[in-house]
Amino acid sequence: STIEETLVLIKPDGVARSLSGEILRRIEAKGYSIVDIRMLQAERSLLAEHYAEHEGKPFYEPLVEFMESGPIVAVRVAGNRVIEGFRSLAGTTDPTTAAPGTIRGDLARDWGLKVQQNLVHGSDSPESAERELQLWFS
Ligand code: YYY
Ligand code: MG
Repeated sequence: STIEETLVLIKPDGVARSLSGEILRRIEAKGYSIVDIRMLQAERSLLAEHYAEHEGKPFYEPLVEFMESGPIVAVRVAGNRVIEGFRSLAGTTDPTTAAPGTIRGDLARDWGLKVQQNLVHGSDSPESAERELQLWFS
């Protein structure tokens, strides 16, 4: 097996809607381990580093504003191929079309939803995971 670690963020909409427990339950039910966890109100500088790859894109400003709008739960998750596996558990970026059975497909279903309100973030590669875990847990 290939044990990896990934960064999961429960975004402000997930915390505000009291879905943290349900999201953590799904992570553990899949067999992944919660190695570290913290709740924080993210500073803009942290979010700017976290989302550096998206700077300049049309959705960047609303995304960062949304991520600043309330507390976030940051989770260090370990497991066999967890980087790809958590992305699959989360579902596709746009919750409107995310598959049933996924976190976004099942839970991010409010009417009038914006794409950034998709409940969770998961690192997208081993390089991103290492960089993001360093940012959120150091
Ligand atoms: O990795 P993932 O979160 O699934 O998507 P990214 O392409 O990295 O975009 C980060 C974040 O930005 C996404 O979770 C929602 C938001 N976003 C958006 O609001 N509008 C888009 N067209 C694309 C992404
Ligand atoms: Mg991404």
